[in-house]
Amino acid sequence: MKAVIFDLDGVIVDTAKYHYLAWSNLANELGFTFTEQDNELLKGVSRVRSLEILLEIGNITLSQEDFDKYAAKKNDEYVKLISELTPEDILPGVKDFITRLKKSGYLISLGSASKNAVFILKHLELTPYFDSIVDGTHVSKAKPDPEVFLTAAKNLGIDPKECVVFEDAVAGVEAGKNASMRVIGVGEADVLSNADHVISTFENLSLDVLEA
Ligand code: B16
Ligand code: MG
Repeated sequence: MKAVIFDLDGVIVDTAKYHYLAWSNLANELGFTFTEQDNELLKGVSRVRSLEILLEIGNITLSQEDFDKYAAKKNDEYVKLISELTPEDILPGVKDFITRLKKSGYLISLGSASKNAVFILKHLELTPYFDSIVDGTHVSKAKPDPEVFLTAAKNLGIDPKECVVFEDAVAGVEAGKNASMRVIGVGEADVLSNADHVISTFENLSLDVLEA
C-alpha cells in the first residue's frame, strides 16, 4: 500500500452532531421532528440529498427556490457551529496515526462529500498533512460512486489498488470497494459489514492494519 485516503466527517472529526443540530432546527422550523436516528441516514450523503431525505421524512414538498433557501440556511448555521472547531476536536489517535503514516512515507488524501472540508481541516490545523484534498466541490457523483476516491488516487498518481480508505458511512465503504481499494470501516462491524476490516478507534492503531 502506498496511499491512505481519509473520509472526514465521522473519521477525523465528529461533525455529525453539528449537522444534526442544524438539520433538526430546520425540521422544527418546518413543523416536524427530526430524530438522531433519522440523522444516521444523512451520513456520507451530499447536502442536497440530505435535504431531500429530510423533506421526505417530514412529508414536505418545496419549490426549488425554497429548497435552495433552506439548504443555504442549514449550511449557514452549520458553518457557524464548525467555526468553533479546534485541534482538540480531532478524534482520538487520528493525529498520531497520520503523523506515523507521514514518517513511513505514505501519501495522504482526503476523500469527503463535504463542501466545508477545507474549512474544517484548517480549523483542525491538519491541512499541511494532506498531499491531496478531494471534497464535495470537486466531484459530481456522490458516494457510493467511487469518483471521490478515484480522483484522490489520480491526484496522488497512485494505482487505486495501492490505496487504503478509512470510512464511517455505509455508502462510503461501498464507494471505496467500487474504487477497488482496501476499505477499513471506522465504527461498528455489523453496520460496516462490507469493509475489509473494521476498527472502533485510531488509538494505538498499528500501521499493519493497512496491509491485507
Ligand atoms: P456539507 P464525509 C459528509 O462528509 C457528511 O457525512 C454528510 O453528513 C454531509 O451531509 C456531507 O458531508 C455534505 O456536507 O453540507 O458540509 O457539504 O463523511 O463524506 O466527510
Ligand atoms: Mg463520513
